[in-house]
Amino acid sequence: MDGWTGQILRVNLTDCSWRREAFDEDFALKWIGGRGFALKILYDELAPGIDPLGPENKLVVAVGPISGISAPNTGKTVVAAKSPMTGAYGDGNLGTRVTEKLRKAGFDALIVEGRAASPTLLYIDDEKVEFLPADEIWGQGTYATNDWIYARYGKGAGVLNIGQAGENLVRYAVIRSMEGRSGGRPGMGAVMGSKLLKAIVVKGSQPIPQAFPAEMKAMGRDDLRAVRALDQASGWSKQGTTGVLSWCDEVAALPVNNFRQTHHPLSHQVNGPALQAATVAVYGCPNCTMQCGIAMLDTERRESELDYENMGLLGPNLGLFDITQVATLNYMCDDFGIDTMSGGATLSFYADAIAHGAAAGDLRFGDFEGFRDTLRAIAHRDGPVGNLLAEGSLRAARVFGHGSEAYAMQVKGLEVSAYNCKFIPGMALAFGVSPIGAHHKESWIISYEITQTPRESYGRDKAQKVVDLQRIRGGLFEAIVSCRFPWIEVGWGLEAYPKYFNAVTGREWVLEDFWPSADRIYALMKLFWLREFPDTDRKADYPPAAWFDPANADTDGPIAGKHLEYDKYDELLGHYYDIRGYDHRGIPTRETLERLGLAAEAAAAGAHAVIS
Ligand code: PTT
Ligand code: SF4
Repeated sequence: MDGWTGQILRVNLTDCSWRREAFDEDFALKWIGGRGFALKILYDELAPGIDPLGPENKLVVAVGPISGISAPNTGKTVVAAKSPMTGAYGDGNLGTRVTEKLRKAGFDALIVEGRAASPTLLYIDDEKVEFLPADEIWGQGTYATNDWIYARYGKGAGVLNIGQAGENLVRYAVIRSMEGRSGGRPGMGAVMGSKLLKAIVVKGSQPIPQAFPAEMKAMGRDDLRAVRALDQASGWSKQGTTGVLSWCDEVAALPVNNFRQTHHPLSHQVNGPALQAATVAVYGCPNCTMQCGIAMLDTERRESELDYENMGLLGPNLGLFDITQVATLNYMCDDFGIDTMSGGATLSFYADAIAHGAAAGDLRFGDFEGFRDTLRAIAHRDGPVGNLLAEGSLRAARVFGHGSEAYAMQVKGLEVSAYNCKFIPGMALAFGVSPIGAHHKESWIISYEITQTPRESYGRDKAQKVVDLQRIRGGLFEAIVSCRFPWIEVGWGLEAYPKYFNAVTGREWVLEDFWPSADRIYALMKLFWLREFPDTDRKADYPPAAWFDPANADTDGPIAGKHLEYDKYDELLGHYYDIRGYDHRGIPTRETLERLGLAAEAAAAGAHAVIS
């Protein structure tokens, strides 16, 4: 089947067995790959209510039809499981050599089941699958683990690994790869740790099946050059994602002190130009000509690779404005394998809870040593504080009480990315309806909203834009599995992607042909949620209460006195449901499910999950 290997590798860590499974063209065209494959597999195979950190959960590593081929930024892979943060479907996307190697080993997806008896390294090399002891690296950080693996298997091997946070089941532990790639914010690293799976190493040597390989190679080579030229003309990768920090500060969208403020006079010390000036190395994903992994030295002179989210949530949001200190917390997150975003937002929540008398302790915003020590405690689940904060801000808030849940900056249990939406209704909606919890990856409407619409509007056009962006970002890029940055950051046209898809699959699709599968993916993520939480209602799609609170409004700057309004937000949410064909609770209607070819999945939602 051109475009797909047509094979899935299923391994079971409990009995060290493995087998190849074939999938057919119908499955491929309906679910495309990556997130589509992972979601469908997990929905079909996980019984509702299973413990995300129990052996019944499954980890899926999935690539898409254009992953790993010679074309711009195709070195990405989706990692997915039932999320320990949200309790529903969760995934992440990271750059890794696993992308190409898995396909060259003959697979489009890997399903990891069960739980190993002792720390294990899963080794895949074409026809060979081995379950090897990993005791020597258990307890090590991700950098040492990576070095150990490279020393044995060579730098060209595809590697996914976890640090101490994953081993210790920190709910927001990520999976790591290469020098600085991280993915799986909703706790995919903890799922790996729960299986005693320290690392996955993949090698492969077969060709990736393509309908027109010569044409694809020529087109890919030209396009890689063209994307490099676009990047060089714009200068984007000199600061990468961190370039957006100054803009967020200017438009009052920066999280400062647990999202209490939206801008800060010292933010220029921790922004894109500050990182550019301190750059010591640049890293990136395979097949990328606009590499954006910009590294600087931290307080201990270790290389630390900063992105905007890391900088915002470990910097201003903790009241820290010394970039080397931010780099240190970032290095620690990378080495422990902690999500910088949930890690930063959980630390800021704790400092805020102390400031508001909800929690005991002496951690204050701006206290670098305090945050550093608390982060270390989280990674090891040391002491009651480390152990509780390893659960994330929502679960901690439920223990602290005293109304602290209102300023736990999360949706569905996953912490908000570094965009402070006190007065940005469309972006607040994007966070609210993100099916994996608050993540900007699904729909980054903020720049369109602030530059091209009245900020105060709650118009239907914003809900439509959220849907449009979800289709492109969460539906297209997560399924064909390719980095979205050429499109969003340097203006590479979306029409290139059907061209690549057609060259590898031999089809004649246009962009619009991807939207049914994109909508199907979003509808099934909702069904996954409904099956886990049958009494769900629209409140599950609300952003944090703090953004609606007049007492929390800015006292100065461009949005002084402004805040979100409940009734208007609810109306905006209604537009979103209406556009998507969901009912008043935000559940796809039976008609929508049938239109998307999800009748069987609707039936599998169970009798208790009412579909209107
Ligand atoms: C992603 C999330 C992000 S999104 C960032 S910064 W960003 C944080 N990075 C972390 C990190 O680093 N270390 C760490 N310990 N935790 C981290 N948590 C945070 O994780 C990443 C880039 C970025 S940088 C973004 S936006 C884009 N994301 C893409 C995506 O989601 N899909 C896609 N098709 N293309 C994308 N391209 C860009 O990739 P999660 P990476 Mg990441 C150090 O996975 O779970 O989605 O969380 O993968 O290879 O590092 O590239 O301003
Ligand atoms: Fe990776 Fe950045 Fe290149 Fe995207 S632009 S492929 S995230 S290095």
